Amino acid sequence: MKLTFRWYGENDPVTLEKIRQIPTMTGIVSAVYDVAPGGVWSRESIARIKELAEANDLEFEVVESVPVHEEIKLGTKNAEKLIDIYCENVKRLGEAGVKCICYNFMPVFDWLRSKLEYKHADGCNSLSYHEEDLMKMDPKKGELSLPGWDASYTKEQMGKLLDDYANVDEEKLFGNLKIFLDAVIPVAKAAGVNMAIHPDDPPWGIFGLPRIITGEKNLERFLSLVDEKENGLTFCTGALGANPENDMVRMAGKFADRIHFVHLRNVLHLGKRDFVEVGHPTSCGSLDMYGIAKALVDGGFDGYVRPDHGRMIWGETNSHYGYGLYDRALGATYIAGLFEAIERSKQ
Ligand code: DNO
Repeated sequence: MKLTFRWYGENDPVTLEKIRQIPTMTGIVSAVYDVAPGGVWSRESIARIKELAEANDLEFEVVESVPVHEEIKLGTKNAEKLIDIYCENVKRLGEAGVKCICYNFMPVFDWLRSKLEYKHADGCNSLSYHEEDLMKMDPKKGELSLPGWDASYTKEQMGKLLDDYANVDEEKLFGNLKIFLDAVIPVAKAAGVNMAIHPDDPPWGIFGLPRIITGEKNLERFLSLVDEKENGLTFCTGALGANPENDMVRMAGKFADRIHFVHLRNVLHLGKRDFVEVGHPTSCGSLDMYGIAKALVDGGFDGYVRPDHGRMIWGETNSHYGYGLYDRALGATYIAGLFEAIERSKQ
């Protein structure tokens, strides 16, 4: 297991100098942030991230994300050209020593929360999701701006995009994903890169849009679309684990050999479709973090792990919600301890 930490580039207040001081940290997870989805990443920009990381004794082997253009998900006539550009980025990243690319196939929205600062009894705050609040939002009416999106849209663009998806159901989306994978996976294989799809977060349809990377059955189907090691998963425990019906320990074990990247974080279920983000350890939330990590190790997982969204503690603020330093650093040392204990008990 290699412990990694997300870094949002040179404007990130969580600097590389700070990240390198977290015990057992091996590398960063980053991306070229100034190119819109569908653009080519310059070799210089990629090399710059690597240089800055290495100057701080950190590796740059994981990219999150190379975003997939909406027209690829929609399967428009431009899709083929955009997939070629995607392949070019995969090739360039492989040349620069990147070993794993995280991406997602969620229509329009990336991860979604209804509250950015849910107040906890101990005075900290975190992201949370309440289905009832979401039902009250209409993305066609307001210019919603929620955390984590790679693109932001005007009201008009959003309306058009949602209309374009009217004819895309789960089957069509799976079909468009297969077209994408058929082209990208051979390129990734040649470039020495593992592709790792991120599950949909939350793992159910929102605003009438289809979502397909949601649970055990669909993950199995996804992996069989192209049955190659390079067609793998980002096992995001907070995303998949938001659905109480997902048996996370079982899935971790079952898919361990196709999991290349793990986002290890806990959530507390407040209801069927309501949850709040909490500290990483098992006793803080609803997920069995030890059970998940053990199932991964027992199943032969040997990839990258990073702590995921942290709470805002000790007065920290950060415009990247969930991506402050303190709680993620606590999460990192918890993860390091979990894996050390599990791996040593097997020796
Ligand atoms: C949220 C992240 C996601 C993830 C993308 C991958 O914190 O885990 O935004 O980066 O879905 O493409």
